[in-house]
Amino acid sequence: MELLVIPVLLAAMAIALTYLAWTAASRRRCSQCYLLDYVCYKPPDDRKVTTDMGVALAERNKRLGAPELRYLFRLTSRAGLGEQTYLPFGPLAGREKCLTHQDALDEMDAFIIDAVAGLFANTRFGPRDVDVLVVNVNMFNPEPCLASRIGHHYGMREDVAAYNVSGMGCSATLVSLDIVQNVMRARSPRPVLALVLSTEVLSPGNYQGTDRSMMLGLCLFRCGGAAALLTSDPALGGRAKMKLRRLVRANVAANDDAYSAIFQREDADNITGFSINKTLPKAAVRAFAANLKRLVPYVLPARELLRLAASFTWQKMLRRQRVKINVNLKTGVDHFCLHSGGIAVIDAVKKNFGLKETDVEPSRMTLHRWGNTSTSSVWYVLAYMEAKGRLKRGDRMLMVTFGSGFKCNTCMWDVNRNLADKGAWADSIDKYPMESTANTSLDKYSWINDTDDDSMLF
Ligand SMILES: *[C@@H]1O[C@H](CO)[C@@H](O)[C@H](O)[C@H]1NC(C)=O
Ligand SMILES: *[C@@H]1O[C@H](CO)[C@@H](O)[C@H](O)[C@H]1NC(C)=O
Ligand SMILES: *[C@@H]1O[C@H](CO)[C@@H](O)[C@H](O)[C@H]1NC(C)=O
Ligand SMILES: *[C@@H]1O[C@H](CO)[C@@H](O)[C@H](O)[C@H]1NC(C)=O
Ligand SMILES: *[C@@H]1O[C@H](CO)[C@@H](O)[C@H](O)[C@H]1NC(C)=O
Ligand SMILES: CC(=O)N[C@H]1CO[C@H](CO)[C@@H](O)[C@@H]1O
Repeated sequence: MELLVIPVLLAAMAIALTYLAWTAASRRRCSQCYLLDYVCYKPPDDRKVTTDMGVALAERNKRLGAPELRYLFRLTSRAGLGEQTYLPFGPLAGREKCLTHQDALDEMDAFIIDAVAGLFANTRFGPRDVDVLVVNVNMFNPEPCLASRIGHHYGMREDVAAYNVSGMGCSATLVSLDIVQNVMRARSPRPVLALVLSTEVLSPGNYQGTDRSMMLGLCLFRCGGAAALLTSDPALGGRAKMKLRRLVRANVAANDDAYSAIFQREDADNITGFSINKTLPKAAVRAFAANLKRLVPYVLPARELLRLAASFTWQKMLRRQRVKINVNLKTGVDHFCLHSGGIAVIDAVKKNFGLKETDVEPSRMTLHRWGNTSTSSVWYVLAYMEAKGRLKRGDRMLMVTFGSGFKCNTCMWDVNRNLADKGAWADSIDKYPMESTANTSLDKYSWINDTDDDSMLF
């Protein structure tokens, strides 16, 4: 009997030692991704556009006949955008028909100079500390690439690993995070500092044609951008705002309707633009469901997973043709940071995933204040929640982005400390939330009883 005690003790000690060594190593591994800080770009006040200015801009387009104008006004008045979103200088100066390459570069530079410098100032890191740079801009790919333009402007190091992500739609900001996370894992145990820039350049994409499915963008797309600084250095973890727990990407491109929901093509007059199909909200729901299948096991508590498994088994036992599972996301998520693409998408997600109005409020208010700013929109939503002081240490926040493809990329963040920066919302946060983002004085633009395509997305 006593002979056995010694080997058992030795084995227990060996296990304990291995465990200690393993945890110490994983702490040193530097494979976690922390969000140090981020800045949402606030363009200058002279780029603000009101609904009336948008209407005047449409009226300048001589191709548009009375029915097209009516249609456009109607969309504009119902899009849920407020009176202070931003456009590039070109269209505001009346040059929308002849925007140049230089206009696009100027638009990009305004963002680079303002937001990126702001981020460096806030975090007390400099451009030469950056190891990885990911730039994502969908509609504009100059030569040399935008990553080089930024490296040049800030004099970054020669060994900076630069990536430009282009044409990957509104969900590209999380594609960029995926790249960052992979680089961090590959370089561990060396710590990595990564700068992610997400913005859109609208100057090249000002559609001037008459195809109704391509006009929607004019009512929704607005200027905005975000710069985020991430690190894998555990020593900086305490300073970080949030820690990335899980990132999941889903692309339902195999489905025809989802694939063609947003499509760049030429209209009947050979003018290029982005057509947006009525099937878009459905595509978003389909992609989100595909994403959740893989995300849920990592974010929901065991109790909820057991309930889901039981419900699944029960329906299988009853030999139901279509097994229907109602996931209660709220059991594992405190805050929803949803891409504010448009009212239709927000409503569809809310309805299909059992969210409350308060869950989608940050997204609606972001749409009202900033419009659809493409890839950067989730950062404005995040900034809204932060400005409202809702993000507390230990909270779990789910970021959900949608984009052409059709893609749904999500990531789960753990809030590291109580957050309360007002950021880009400083001058407007007190006006929100508003009861309704609809503006009844805009009814003057939707007076006509258009029956043909009233259903288009609103
Ligand atoms: C929208 O998508 C459907 C199905 O994919 C297609 O039949 C329809 O022509 C599309 N509409 C437009 C305006 O592109
Ligand atoms: C559009 O381009 C095609 C191919 O170049 C040409 O055949 C067609 O006539 C053009 N249509 C118009 C309206 O210019
Ligand atoms: C938001 O804008 C992006 C491009 O800037 C576009 O691809 C997307 O379809 C828009 N969302 C909606 C719902 O229209
Ligand atoms: C409603 O729209 C009008 C423009 O037609 C604007 O002057 C007014 O400020 C808007 N009201 C709100 C609350 O945004
Ligand atoms: C539009 O429809 C409403 C009722 O549906 C009607 O009262 C109104 O007169 C119509 N307006 C026009 C301009 O036809
Ligand atoms: C790696 C990568 O995607 N590089 C592209 C960056 O953008 C330029 C144009 O701006 C392309 O030519 C590169 O292929």
